[in-house]
Parts: sequence; C-alpha cells; structure tokens
Amino acid sequence: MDLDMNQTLQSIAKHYYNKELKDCDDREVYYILLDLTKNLLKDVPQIEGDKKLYYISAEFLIGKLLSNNLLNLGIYADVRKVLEDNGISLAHVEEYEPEPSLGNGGLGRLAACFLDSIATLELPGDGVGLNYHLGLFHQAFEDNKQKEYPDPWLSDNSWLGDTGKYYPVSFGDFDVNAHLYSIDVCGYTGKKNALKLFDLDTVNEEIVKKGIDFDKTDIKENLTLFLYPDDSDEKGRLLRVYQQYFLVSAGAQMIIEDMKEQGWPLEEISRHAVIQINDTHPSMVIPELIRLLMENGLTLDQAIEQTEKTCAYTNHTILAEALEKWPKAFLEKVAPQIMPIIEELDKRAALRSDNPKTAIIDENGLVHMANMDIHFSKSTNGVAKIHTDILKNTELHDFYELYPEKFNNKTNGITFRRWLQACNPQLTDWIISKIGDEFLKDADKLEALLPYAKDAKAQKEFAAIKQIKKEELADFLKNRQGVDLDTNSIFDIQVKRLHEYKRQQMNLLSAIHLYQEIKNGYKPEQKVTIIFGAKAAPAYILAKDIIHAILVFSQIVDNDPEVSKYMQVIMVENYDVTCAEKLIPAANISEQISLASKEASGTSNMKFMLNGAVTLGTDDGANVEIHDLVGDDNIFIFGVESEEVIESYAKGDYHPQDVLKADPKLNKIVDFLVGEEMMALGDPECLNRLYGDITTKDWFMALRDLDAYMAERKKAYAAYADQKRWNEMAIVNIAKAGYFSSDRTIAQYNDDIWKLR
Ligand code: 26Q
Repeated sequence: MDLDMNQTLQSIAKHYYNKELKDCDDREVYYILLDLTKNLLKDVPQIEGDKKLYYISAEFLIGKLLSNNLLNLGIYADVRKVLEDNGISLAHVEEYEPEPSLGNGGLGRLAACFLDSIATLELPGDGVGLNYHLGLFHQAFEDNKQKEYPDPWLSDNSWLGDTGKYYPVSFGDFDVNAHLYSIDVCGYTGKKNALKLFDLDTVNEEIVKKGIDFDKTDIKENLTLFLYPDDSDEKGRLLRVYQQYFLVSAGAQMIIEDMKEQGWPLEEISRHAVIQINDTHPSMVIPELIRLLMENGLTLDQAIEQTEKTCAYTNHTILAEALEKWPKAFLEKVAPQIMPIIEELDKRAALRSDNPKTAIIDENGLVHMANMDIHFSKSTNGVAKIHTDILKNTELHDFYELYPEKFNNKTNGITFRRWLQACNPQLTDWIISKIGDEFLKDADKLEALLPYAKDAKAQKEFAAIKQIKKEELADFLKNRQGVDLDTNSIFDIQVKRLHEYKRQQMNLLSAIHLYQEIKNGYKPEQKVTIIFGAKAAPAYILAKDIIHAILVFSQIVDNDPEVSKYMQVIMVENYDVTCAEKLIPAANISEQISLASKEASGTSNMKFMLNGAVTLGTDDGANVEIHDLVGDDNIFIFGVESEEVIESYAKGDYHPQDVLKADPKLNKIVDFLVGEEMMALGDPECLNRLYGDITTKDWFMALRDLDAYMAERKKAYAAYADQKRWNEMAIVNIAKAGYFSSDRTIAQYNDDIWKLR
C-alpha cells in the first residue's frame, strides 16, 4: 500500500487529540486505527456479479474486527511496526475494542468465518442478521457459580454504519420499521461485501433489570435487545419467533429491492439470488419470500418454484430438542400473513409424500421448520462427513429417500486469517520461513511443512513458539482473572459451549481421578494444567451444576500443595472469541470429547490443530476427518463409536449403574462429587443433582467412555514426555490442517449450491 503509515497515523493523532502518536494512550490509538481503517474500507471496491448470495443467520459471532481488517487491508505488519516504533503494543490497543458477541458458539462463529472467506474468494455475498444491542451475556463467577450480566458492545464510534434505510415489518398485532445497519467485510484480496444487520429504533435498554432479566412483553422495546440465550419460558420463545420473523421479513424485502435495483425480473430471482439458511432460525424466510413475490405479481406456483430454487438449508445438529418446532398459534400471532402459505406448503408436501414424519405441520399443530426447509429449498447440507451420513441414514432418512439429490455435505472450516495469522503471528512467520507464503492464499500448500515434522531444528523452533504462546496466555489470564499458570506444564484445553453431550463433566471426572491418584502417592512425570472455558445457557441447570463442580474442584486442587505440584484446574471466566484467540495458540492438547454422533462438526478442533495442538477426542464430527488426515499416530482417539451409540439409543440399553457395578474404580471417582471435600466448599444442592444425574441417567454416556478416556489421556501425557515425538505430531497436525480452511468450504458451497460464477 502506498501509504506512509507513520505520517498517516501521526496526522490522525494530531487531528483528533492534538498529540504525537507516541503520547497517545492505548484507547486513543484504538480510535485512531478505527478511523484509519474505516476510511480505507470506504475505498475498497464492492464485489459485484450477476448472482448474489445472502447468508441469513440469527447469529454472527464476528469477534473484534481491528486486526482482521488490518490484515485483510494488507497493512497489519506496517501498522504493528509503526506502533512498536512509537512504544505502543497493538495487542494492548486491541483491548479497547469491545467484542460484539452476536452469537452463542460454533454456528455463529462459522457464519463469521464464512463471511471472511466469501469476500476473500471475491464472491458477491452478504451476511443478513440482527443488530442485538446486548450480545451473549457476560459471564462472571460468584461463589463458584455462573452469574449472567449484560454485555453491551454498541457505541457511537464503532464498525457499524447506518444505511439510513428502513423496511416495514407487520406483526399480527402491530407494525414496526426495521432499520438497516451495515458492517464492511473486507476479504484478503482487497474487495468487500457487507454484513447487514437489522435493528429497531424503539428498543429500550433501560428495561434490563437485575442481571439479564428484562420485561419480555413489550416487543417494541425488547425485539433486538438481546441475543436470546435460551427458550425456557413461553414469553421467551414467543420473543424468539418475533425476532425471527423480523429478520426474515426485512431480509427478504431487502433482497427483492436489490433485485429490482439491478433490473433483474423477480420471475427469475433464482438466477440472481441464493439464500443460505443457517439452521432453522431463519426458516420463515421461505413463506415470507413466497408472500412477497406474490405481492410483486408472481403466481403462487411461480413464487413457490422460485423460492425452492433460491433457498438452501444447512443443518447444524442432530439433537432432536434443538430442531425448532413452533406451535401454529405462535405463528398466527406473530405473522398471520404467512400462515396460509405454510398451510399450502404443508398440503403440497403431503402430495409429495404421505409419510407423517416428513409433514410440515404435525398432528399436534406444530410447524417443523427443518421439514419446511428440506421440502422447499434446493439443498440440505450437513457440516461434517459423519454428520451428513447420519442425517442421510438415520435422522433425515425419510427425506433422503424422497430427495436424494438435495442432500450434500459441506465440512466446516475456519478462516486462517483470524485463527492463524492474527492470533499467532509467530507461528505464521515461522511457517513462511520454511515454506514461503503461498499457503496464505492456498491453504493446501501447508502440506509442504510435512518434511519439517521430523527435523530436529524445526521441532525446537516450533516448541519455542509454543512456549511464547503459553507465556502470553499466562500473562493474559493473570491480568484477566489473577491466576498464575505454570508454563512448563502441559496445557490441556477444552473450550466450547457447556453442554452435556460435549461432556465437560467427563473431563472433570478424569481430572478427579488424577487428583485421587496423586493423593494415593502417584507422582506424575509431567505437571498438567487442565483449562476449561464455557458459558452455560442461563436456564440450563445441569450445565450450571457442571460449571459449579469444576470451579469447586479447581479450588480444592489449589488449596492442596501436595496435589498442586502436579496439576492445576482453571475455568476461564467469560470465554469469548478474544479468549479463544489467546487459548488456542497456547494449547498442547485439544479436548474434543463429545459422545460419538452428537457433535455435528466442531470447529475449535480445527483451530487447535492449525495451531499445533494434538487432539484427544472421540471419532465424532470433524474429528473423524482430522483422524483420517493425520493418521492413528498423530491423534489420541477413544470411546464408543457412533453406530454403537445410535444403536444403544434405539434399544434404550444404556444404564450408568451397569457401568458402575462393573468397575468399582469409577464409583470412587463419581462419589467424590458429593464427598466431604466438595461438599465443604460447594453447594450441596447442585452437587447432589449432578451426582444424581450422572449415576442414574447419564444421557450422554460419560461413564461409559470414562475409563477409555482416562487411559487415552494418560497415553497423551506420556507421549508429551517425549518432546521430539510430541513436536513431530504437532507439526504434522499443522501441515494437514489446510483442508479445514473455510476458503475450501466456501469454494465447495459455491461449486455445488450457490454457483455464483
Ligand atoms: C434454538 C431454539 C431456541 C433457542 C435456541 C436455539 C438455538 C440457538 C443456537 C439452537 C442452536 C444454536 C446453535 C447451534 C450451534 O452452534 N451448533 C454448532 O454448529 C457448529 C457449526 O456448524 C458445529 O461445528 C457444532 O458441532 C454445532 O454444535
């Protein structure tokens, strides 16, 4: 870039603060960089084409944008250098950027990675979502329990731009105006798309009461107030439906307006637009688009045909409880105008198949959003090979028989710009020093690193970088929550939403076992630091019990000098994208221990791998593909296989008591949850409930896999002692991670579904 960076930054500093750059504090420097970047983004050319993608999603977990934008504008290194010369650290400056937490976890983060790759591949495609004022709650630990607080991110000066446009949205009982905002999304090749976010001017942040409680009745005041974190009561569920209809109605109007502006006839909308529906949350876009196309003169048949050819659906889960089904009465209240269309689609679906399992409206009057998506969109995809296979063979088998041509797999990916270049510049530079920088544009080229896996010098260099990242993490956690980490220990990390199927409780039980062994005189060769990071949905009681048990256990370990020589357990407070960017580069072991068949894909597994951590996991989600790529020697796999799990559920033959009876060692571990040490520090109600659940239900079979898990974990720890071998494994993992670039995923979406060029 032809820009004298020092001079440019100096002149912005002078203009806003009347100071030299070196005299500005970190906050001021943040605003200087925001100003610079926003101005540069204005001149970045828009990506154009005669067909456009709309990636519609209730969540976009974009994380902080400064580094990402600097990178994609090609000025990251330059800016970092100028700041350094002026005694300023870019890392410290970034702390002043609030993180927009507009997502819960994997699905929202995936949408953000996709936007980066869509722009980088220069495909015309915008994100369409909601501008929640308060993102996912801020998590604090009080008395070893999770407490939720609001997490504001909006300020007068941010990445968000006001388009000044409004779209009218009619609900059953009142009308509102959706206000369109936009965030520039610049790709790595210097062209841009946008993230379009709708908001409502009448939303009132004052109605937030204690914690994240708020009055759920007045939709005009609360519609886009919160990324709604749970659906534990009826009012909350209804609000979610209002949010969803608001998103899809405004979104569909915007799409139609785009078509008209381009002069493309709506009768041929499917030649010029494709709408990717991110899980069922935006599924009402189907009937809404049909309705709007008819308002614009298409016949019902035309509107349905065009909509089916324009929309495509991604499924992110096989957990039945996560598949949205809304009572007809809800939809009648929120959006009565689309109910006749849904009824019509239901009738037409019944003509295609009389199988009640594929009906859109069931006999209880519930509208099955996924069923509507599959019937009336052109594509249904899963997000990892095993996940798509399970959809085809089991969960959605009846649909697969009906529409085999609609089903396809798109294994998830991650953007290497954020998850390697920005969060681990040291590793990036090291890889460049070995194999050049081609891999930055073509991730498969990472494989050229493979010969270095056995190279003693390369292993040492890699290990030194890992050590730096461990020290950076230690500093970060010291500042953030006052904990001291031993950077000479193994960093064994599990970070993801808290859910029983992800089995953080199994990780805890295994940690308890290690503790008991140490108490019995076992002296591990290598100290381990077991790190958790997870938020639990506020109404998910058992998930909160698991957090409580982890925090209490962590305290027990800390208080016991005999044990804390060998192990430490840490639960990171308020795990978010920013934390992930620190934790992942520092990891030695990546915990991916979901019950086989339950994790659709997972994406942190890919981020850890790319940063040279070795996976300890089950053959589930994308772990299966990681396993295939790196081979048995470079991964630690354990546990019951997915077919067996699926069979067990079908037969209902799993009982945790059988496992406990067969293996007395496990009793000792589980009993610890309600033993005197835990009870002395913890809340007996929470601990008893967790104990009761694990010993009588254990729906996700943690006890069934516990022994195999502990054995495999021991193997991994022993392998770490052989540092040469360990570093070799880590480098193989990096070299094989190219497949998980979201650039590859997006190229496949484009080739098979979007066909934008
Ligand atoms: C639904 C109804 C009511 C309230 C909430 C919800 C809801 C909200 C968020 C349901 C699901 C989600 C998020 C799901 C999610 O993040 N799924 C993850 O998607 C990733 C990207 O494909 C996968 O890698 C993970 O395996 C999958 O769990």
